[in-house]
Amino acid sequence: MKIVSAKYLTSVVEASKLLSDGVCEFAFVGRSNVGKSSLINNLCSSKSLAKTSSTPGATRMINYFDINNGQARFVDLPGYGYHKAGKQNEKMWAGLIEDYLLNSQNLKLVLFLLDIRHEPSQLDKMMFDFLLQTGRNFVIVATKADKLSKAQQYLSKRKIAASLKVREELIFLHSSLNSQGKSELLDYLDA
Ligand SMILES: Nc1nc2c(ncn2[C@@H]2O[C@H](COP(=O)(O)OP(=O)(O)OP(=O)(O)O)[C@@H](O)[C@H]2O)c(=O)[nH]1
Ligand SMILES: [Mg+2]
Repeated sequence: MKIVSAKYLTSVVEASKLLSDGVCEFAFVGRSNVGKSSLINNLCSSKSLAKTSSTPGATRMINYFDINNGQARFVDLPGYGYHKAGKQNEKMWAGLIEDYLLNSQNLKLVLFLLDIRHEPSQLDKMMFDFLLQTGRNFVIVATKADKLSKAQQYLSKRKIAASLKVREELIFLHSSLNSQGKSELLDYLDA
C-alpha cells in the first residue's frame, strides 16, 4: 500500500459510536507505550499524525485516521496495562478495545504489537487470547527493533512465536526510529 495522504478523522469513546461505513480498517493493539501511535506515524511518514508520548497512556480513545481519502483507515486503540490510570479507567479502556474487536464491522486486520525486547506479559497473553477468540485476522509486530542487534532480533522473534504459539511468518519486525520493516508491513496491508 502506498500511503499518499493520512488525516486524523475522529475519536470515539463508546462502542455504539464505532464507524460502520464499509471502509476497511487496520487496528493497532498493544500495551501502553509499546509504540502503536509511533508505528501509525511511521507507516504514514508523519511525525505528528498520532500523538505519541514517552509517558504511557497517551492514547485513551479510539482514534480513527483516514488513509488515501477513503481507501482505508488506521485505528489507534487505547493501550492496555497502564496501571497509573487507575483500575476504573484501565477497565474502561480494556472494555473499549474488546468492544471494538468484537463489534467493528470494518475491521480487516489487527496489528498486535509487542516490544521486541520482552517476552509477552501475562496481560499480553490475555489480550492475545481474546483476539484469537474473536477470530479476527491478525499479524504480530515486534516494535522498537532498533534496540536490538539483528541477531538478537531474530532470537526474539523465535521466542515470541513460541510463547504465543504462532508461526514466525506472522511476526513482523519494525522500528519507528529507522523505518526497518516499514515497506514489508505496507506490502502486507496491501495484500
Ligand atoms: N527506539 C524506539 N522508540 C520507540 C519506537 N516506537 C516508539 N518508541 C517510543 O516509545 C514511546 C511510546 O510510543 P507511543 O507510540 O506513544 O506508544 P503507544 O503504544 O501509542 O502508547 P499509548 O498511547 O500510551 O498506548 C515513545 O517515547 C516513543 O518515542 C521505536 O521503534 N524505537
Ligand atoms: Mg498511543
